[in-house]
Amino acid sequence: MSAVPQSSPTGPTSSASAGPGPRVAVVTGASSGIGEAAARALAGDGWHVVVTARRVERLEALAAEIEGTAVACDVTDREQVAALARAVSELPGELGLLVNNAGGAVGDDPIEHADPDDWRWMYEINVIGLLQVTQALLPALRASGDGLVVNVGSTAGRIAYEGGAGYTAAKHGTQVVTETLRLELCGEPIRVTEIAPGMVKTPEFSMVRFAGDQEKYDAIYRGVREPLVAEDVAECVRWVAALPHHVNIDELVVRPRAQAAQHKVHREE
Ligand code: 8X3
Repeated sequence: MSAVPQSSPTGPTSSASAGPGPRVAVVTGASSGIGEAAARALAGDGWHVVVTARRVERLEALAAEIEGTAVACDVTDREQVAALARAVSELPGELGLLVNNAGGAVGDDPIEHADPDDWRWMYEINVIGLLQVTQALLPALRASGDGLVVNVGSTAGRIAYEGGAGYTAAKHGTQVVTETLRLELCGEPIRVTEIAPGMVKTPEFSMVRFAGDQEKYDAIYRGVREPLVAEDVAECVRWVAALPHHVNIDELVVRPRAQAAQHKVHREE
C-alpha cells in the first residue's frame, strides 16, 4: 500500500518525474468522487499519490489499487492535518502536488431559513480545511523546487443561486483564497490553480447536500443526458499537473456541454 514505485512512465512535460523517482501528490477528499478519480488519474501519470479522507477503509482499497499511500485525515482537524504532513515528509519522494479537493455542500434552504450550523460546516470544510492543509504542506512544496496547489472550487464560487448561499459563499471563499495564495507566492516555485466544475454527477456530493432526498437529487440531473462525471474533472487535474512548470493555469471552469451557465441547462424531456 505504501510502497513508492521506483520508475515512472511520465513524459517530458509531466512534473511527476522531475527528480529521482516519482514525485508525491497529496489528494484530499479522496475516498470518493472527484478526489478518488483524481488520485487514479495522477497515479496513472506516475505520481505516488497520498490519498486522504476521513474514511480509512475506502482509502486503503484505493491506495492498494494505485500503489499509493493512505492517510486518514479530517482536514478540519489541525492535529490530523499535522499528522498528514508528517506522514508525507516520511515518504522518499518530494512533494510536488497538493490537490485540495475535500469539500461539500449541505442544505438548500433560502437565507431566511438556513441553518447557521450548516454554513459553519461548509466554511470549515471548503475554506478552513483547505487553509490548514495548504499551510501544513507549503514548506514541502516549496522545498521541492516545483510545487503545484490545485484547489477544487466550483462554479458556485462564481455566481449566486437561490437556496445555495451557504455553499456559494464558501466556494467564493475557495476562489478568493486561491487567488490570494497565487499573489502571495508570486516569485516562488509554486503554481496555484483553481479548477471550478459545474454540474458533475457525483452521487455522494448531492446526496449529502440534500440529506438523502432522492427526489431533489433526481431533479438536479433530470433530462441532462451527459453531466460531467468525476473522471472528467480528474482529467483536468491531471492535465494541469502535467503542464511544464512555468505554465500556471489560474482558473479552469469546466461544465458539461448541456450547461451553458448555472441556470442555463439543456434538459431532454
Ligand atoms: C457544485 C456545482 O452547480 O451545484 O459544486 O453549485 S453546483
